[in-house]
Amino acid sequence: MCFPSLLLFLSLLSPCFPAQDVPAHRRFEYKYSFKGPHITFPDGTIPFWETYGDVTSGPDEVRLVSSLKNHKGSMWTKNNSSFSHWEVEMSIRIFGHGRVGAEGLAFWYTRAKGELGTVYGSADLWDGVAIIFDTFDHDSKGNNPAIVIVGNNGKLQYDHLRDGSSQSLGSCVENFRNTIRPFRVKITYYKRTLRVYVQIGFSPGDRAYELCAEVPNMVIPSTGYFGISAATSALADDHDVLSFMVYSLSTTWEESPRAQIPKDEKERFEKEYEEFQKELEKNMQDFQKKNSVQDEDEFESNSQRELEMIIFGQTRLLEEVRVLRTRLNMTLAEQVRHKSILSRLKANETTTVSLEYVHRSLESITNGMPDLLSKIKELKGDIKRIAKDLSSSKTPISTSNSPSNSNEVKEDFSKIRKSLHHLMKSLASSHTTKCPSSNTHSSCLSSGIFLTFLLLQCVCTVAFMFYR
Ligand SMILES: [Ca+2]
Ligand SMILES: [Ca+2]
Repeated sequence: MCFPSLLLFLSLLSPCFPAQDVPAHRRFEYKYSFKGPHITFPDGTIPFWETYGDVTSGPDEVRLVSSLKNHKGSMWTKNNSSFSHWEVEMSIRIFGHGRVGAEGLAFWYTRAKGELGTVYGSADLWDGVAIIFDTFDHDSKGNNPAIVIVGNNGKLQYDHLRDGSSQSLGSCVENFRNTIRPFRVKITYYKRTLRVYVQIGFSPGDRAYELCAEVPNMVIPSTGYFGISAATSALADDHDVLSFMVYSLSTTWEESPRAQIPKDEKERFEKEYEEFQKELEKNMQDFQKKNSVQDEDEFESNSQRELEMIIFGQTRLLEEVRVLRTRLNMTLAEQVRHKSILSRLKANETTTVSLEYVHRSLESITNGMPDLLSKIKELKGDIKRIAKDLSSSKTPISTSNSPSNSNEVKEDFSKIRKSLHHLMKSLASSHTTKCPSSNTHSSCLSSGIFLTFLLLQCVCTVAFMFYR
């Protein structure tokens, strides 16, 4: 009885798209999703969702039905979807102490909310698609637990006794009851192809999905409600949903919900844009009226602009030249300072040399002093002796008295001259260095000059004594 309606449901009016097509855009739809922690509000309600029947919810999970016999519950999105392609990732957990399952859980995408009913807690005769997680083997074929895809156009009654096998569009046998970890499912409807994937990895890091069933060329309502339901029979299982994440899929950006603006908002934006354009045009006209006379003067021509650029460039060059000049002056000042430092250093060296020279001269004078004293003593002795001879003669000194006296005097003078000449020679030999030509030490006096003056003084003294 189901086949004609089912074939009608599976419309083949449109061409088939490649199954390998990958959606260009995928967007998370928070208004159709929930996930722990903090699934519920403080009042126990779930944001954007409505619950029916025996549903209880906690912070980390929603329990559609608990381990009680003949219970049922469901939850549905408050809003119907506004996208025609979607993807749902769901994490469920069905747990019971019995060897076989109680009944099962169902995923729904229908034109209207199923609320409560006889098909796994939801209403029969649905218009849309159901993916049933059947845990009880009604037809005793040993093919449960099983995942079964069932389509309906709102006219078919679900065949419980045969586990919906006569209405199945696709199915796979999978042990999702009493699993160690929550069982993860991904359902994709894209380009009229419905696919169901399951995650059967045994390790926590294994997140790969495997295809369970695929239904091509499937037509479902363009907009609908997402729902989940569960039921127990004479047996009891816990049926929990830990997460339900919905994503909208689109082929191009234009089809993406992001690019689609609601009609009322679009009209409002267009109206605001027109008003803004009018106001802008009015302001421009007012401005032109107020500044029409000054416009020609205010806007510069190309030649003025070029001239300003040239002046600007020359100003920059001038600034550079000034900076270079300043640096050059600084360099010259530094050079002068270095030169003065060098001159002072040189003067210090000369002073040092002059001091050394004076020191050496004093030493030579000191060394020559004994010899000089002995010469002076000899000279003094000669002078005394001459004076004694003159006093012992008791005759007036006259050039005309006696030639013998005159001759003696001449001989004495000759001795004195020889002594002086010898003394001068000895002094010259004892000190041959000259005073430095530098004018930096004005107190330097040659010892030769000093002795010459001393000898001249002695000669004058002797001459004075001789003529007295
Ligand atoms: Ca069953
Ligand atoms: Ca079965």
